[in-house]
Amino acid sequence: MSGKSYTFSHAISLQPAHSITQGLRAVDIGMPDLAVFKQHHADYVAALRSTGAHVELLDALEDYPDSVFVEDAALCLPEGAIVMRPGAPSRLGEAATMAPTLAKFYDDIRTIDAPDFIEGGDILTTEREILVGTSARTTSGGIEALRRTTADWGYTVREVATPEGVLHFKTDCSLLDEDTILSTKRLAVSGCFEGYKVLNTAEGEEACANTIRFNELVIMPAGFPKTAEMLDKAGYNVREVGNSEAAKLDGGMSCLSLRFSPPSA
Ligand code: CIR
Repeated sequence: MSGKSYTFSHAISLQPAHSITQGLRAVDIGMPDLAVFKQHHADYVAALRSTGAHVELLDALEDYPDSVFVEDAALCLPEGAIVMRPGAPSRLGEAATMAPTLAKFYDDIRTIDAPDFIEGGDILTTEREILVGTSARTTSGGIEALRRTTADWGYTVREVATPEGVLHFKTDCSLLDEDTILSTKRLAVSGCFEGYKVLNTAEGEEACANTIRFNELVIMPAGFPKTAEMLDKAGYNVREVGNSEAAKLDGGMSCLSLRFSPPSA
């Protein structure tokens, strides 16, 4: 297996806090149940670990209800890590808390500074480029700041658009391998994946587009049988994990971890 964009020796996850009941959500579809969330989270971490990766599991941060969605706070690349600047005011302070953990793995830690905003959920790193969707959380200025920040590491950053009303760019897509993207139709029709092979989520199963390729596994939320079967038939090793509670807060598989291979690994 090759593919630096989906082969990882490490991940960081953060336990759900009691305060998840105050987590942000676009539509109220019920209160997340902490006990169920914790079980799903444990299953998710076990799936990551089953590939042989080291998962650094951080304690819950009660002051930040959405901190379990750790992906939004940083971007980890093989060359270094970048602390994001979340566009959600309640999550702004959350990113800085990640710096000491990142320092365990990286010497080169950079930051996105005011006045720009960018959240990890809007960033899809593929084998050839970094795609970033503008959204209610990520501004063109934030994307430009990421471009400047990663230029000396040799990255191409491409600005694309998150569909209207969709939280993050990756709410609607995931990387499956070097050339293949799983995407909702509403995002794929924008043409942003030209040059890639695109597999669409099944009709009515758009909520499983936020899936992750992690080493040999494609980890997807449970309950989307048509898309799971399509991926299985396409040759992917699918692992389903419960996501009902995170979904109440607009969270999915990518949000729950930072995935990376630090320079020293
Ligand atoms: C939020 O609105 O920020 C959280 N409730 C959900 C964040 C999901 N994160 C992600 O898609 N990367």
